[in-house]
Amino acid sequence: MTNTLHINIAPHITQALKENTPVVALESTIITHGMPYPKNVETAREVEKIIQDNGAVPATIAIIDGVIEIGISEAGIEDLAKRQNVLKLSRADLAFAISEQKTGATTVAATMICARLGGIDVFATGGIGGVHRGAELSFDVSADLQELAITDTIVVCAGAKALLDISKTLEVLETGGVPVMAFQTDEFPAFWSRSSGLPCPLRADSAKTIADTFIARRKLNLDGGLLVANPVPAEFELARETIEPAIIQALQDAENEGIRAKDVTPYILDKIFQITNGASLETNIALIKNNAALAAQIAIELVKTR
Ligand code: PSU
Ligand code: MN
Repeated sequence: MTNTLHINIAPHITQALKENTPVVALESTIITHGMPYPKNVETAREVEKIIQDNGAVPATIAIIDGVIEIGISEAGIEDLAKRQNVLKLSRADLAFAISEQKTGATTVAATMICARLGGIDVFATGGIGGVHRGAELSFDVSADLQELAITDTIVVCAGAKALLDISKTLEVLETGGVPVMAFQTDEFPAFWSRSSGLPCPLRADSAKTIADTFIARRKLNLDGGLLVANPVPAEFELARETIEPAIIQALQDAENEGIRAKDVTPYILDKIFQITNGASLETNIALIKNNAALAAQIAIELVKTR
């Protein structure tokens, strides 16, 4: 182990950052643990294309054989998706994965850390991790929430997954001092559905408002990121009444099978996929694409301020 950090930024990303071209980071856990093959690879490719079409450069992030890779190639994504035993890496696991030359996908928390190291300000995902239902007993609170409180990256998501306790998730974000901005709505969205029934603390009607808020926050010298909650387009949403029975069933199955810790979210996403006959995946794909487009627009507004 040397003293240098094992980080490899793809040359075209380095060049884009140097030339003040907008760049959008993308996570990899959604590929390896969030969607089945081959839809995961197909989606990753389409998401990158949407970012390009919107005028920004996509940079998918993962740890490959102990190296932080920023801007993985299409072949690299395909390879990652096909590999066996890819780890799910959050803040707690990054150092070990690097020192032991492991291969792992980065969660929202880990992607924020790596994007920051690479100098990328904007990051698009599907839904952030949050406070799980029953957390008062399980203490299951995603590390994504505390990361948002300490690492300054804009994270564009479709809200928190409805399988979580969204009300508690918003409380933890507030405690962490994280600005939570709903895009063109007053409500905090619930991933598969546009509505959670809960108001969002802040509202942004343009990408510029989001970029300006992020810049103002930096000027204030405040630590932490900014969470953008972008509701899934109406034509792709699953109504709360439709998804809720699937969630309840999936949570019950997880309980019966003793699923714990890191395995909970991937397990439940897969169960919901099965129970809804794949409908949940179609919505998941639509919302991540929608987030990618908005993230690109925010990245464009950000570079204008430099
Ligand atoms: N959003 C998706 N699918 C996913 C995830 C998010 O649409 O698979 C992943 C993200 O990487 C997020 C992680 O950080 O789930 C949260 O895991 P946990 O609940 O174990 O913190
Ligand atoms: Mn957890």
